[in-house]
Amino acid sequence: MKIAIVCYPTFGGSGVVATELGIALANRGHEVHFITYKQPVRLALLSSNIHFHEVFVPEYPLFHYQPYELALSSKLVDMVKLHKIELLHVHYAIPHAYAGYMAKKMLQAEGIMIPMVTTLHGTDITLVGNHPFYKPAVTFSINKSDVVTSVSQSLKEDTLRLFDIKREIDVVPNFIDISKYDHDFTDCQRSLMADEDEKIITHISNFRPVKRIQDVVNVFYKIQQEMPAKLMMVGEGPEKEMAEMMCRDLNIEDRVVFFGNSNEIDKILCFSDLFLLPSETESFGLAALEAMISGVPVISSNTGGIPEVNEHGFSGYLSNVGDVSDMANNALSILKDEAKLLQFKKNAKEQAFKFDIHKIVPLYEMLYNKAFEMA
Ligand code: GMT
Repeated sequence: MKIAIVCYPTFGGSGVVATELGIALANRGHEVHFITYKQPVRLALLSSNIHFHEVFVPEYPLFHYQPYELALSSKLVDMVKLHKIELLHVHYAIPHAYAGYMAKKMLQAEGIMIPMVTTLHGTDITLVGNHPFYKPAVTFSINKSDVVTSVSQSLKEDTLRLFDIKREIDVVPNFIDISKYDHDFTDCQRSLMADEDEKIITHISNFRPVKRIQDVVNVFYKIQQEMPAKLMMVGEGPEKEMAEMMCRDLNIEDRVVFFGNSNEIDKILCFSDLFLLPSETESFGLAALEAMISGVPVISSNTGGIPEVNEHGFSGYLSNVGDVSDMANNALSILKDEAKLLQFKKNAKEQAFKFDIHKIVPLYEMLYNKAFEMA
């Protein structure tokens, strides 16, 4: 099948899922065309069946805002015709589903029928899309998609609660390529980061307010009061500076490493003992899954789709949003007991196996076939 994938090419989870999906589809013999404004960060190699087409938005002084949707829908039309693309898979409702629908209608006017699959990832529904400024366009684009998927049951329920949806929504969870995380705990140069008696706690995100970065620092503060520990903060975003200042004020700056965005997530996770994800809301929590497949138990909030990923008392622990004390106590209960830590590390990996790429990608292929019937 010839598939166009539209996504955000940045470090966010939706872009990562879209990119990994495209690569997996190409490995399964499909021809995949990524259409976006920049080459996706996790797309290292282009090949005979993985292509990238850049959407260019020319600057024009008349436009106060440069019309990306317009450029994207025109690019989609051109690429579909040029490469005989058979299906559009758009990730994130705004503005991708909207632009995809316009492209579909323009193609239809030329006698070309193409189905569109829309995958909802979370903030397009729970934070941004629900805003009155966007809601009519998001509702319309979802209802006009031939197949709609959401990355968790919780996100499906949120979508049905917040929007007037006439379409069935199929849940297809985030997934993980197990083979990429097949490391031995002895090979990750842990000693460069911490002393032997120190435990390593890690947080990875885009440092947006929804991630509750203050809670990450406060949980770590409580942990390091009880035992030697280091905190690895990976990612860039609006709350990073505040977190750095907080660490200075709390006098723990020598125990916290800020990495910025990193392409070596697997290496960092390889030497981590615990992962913190105290988000306000999280449709799935791909970062937690990436931690778990590296054998890192997760201390998280119990919001959104996280309970579908992190099993309380097995792969980690869940607490109410903002309950920093409970999170710290749960963390300490694992970190202070070597046998329990080892067991939770094993469990985390076992739990992550449920989201093996080889189980999930065929679900998308099935839904592509359904989209052809619907279109
Ligand atoms: O929050 C992020 O890290 C980025 C965000 C995005 O829009 O790319 O991630 C969302 O999609 C991911 C992939 O489906 C999910 O795993 C994340 O849970 C989700 N983020 C939120 O719901 C806050």
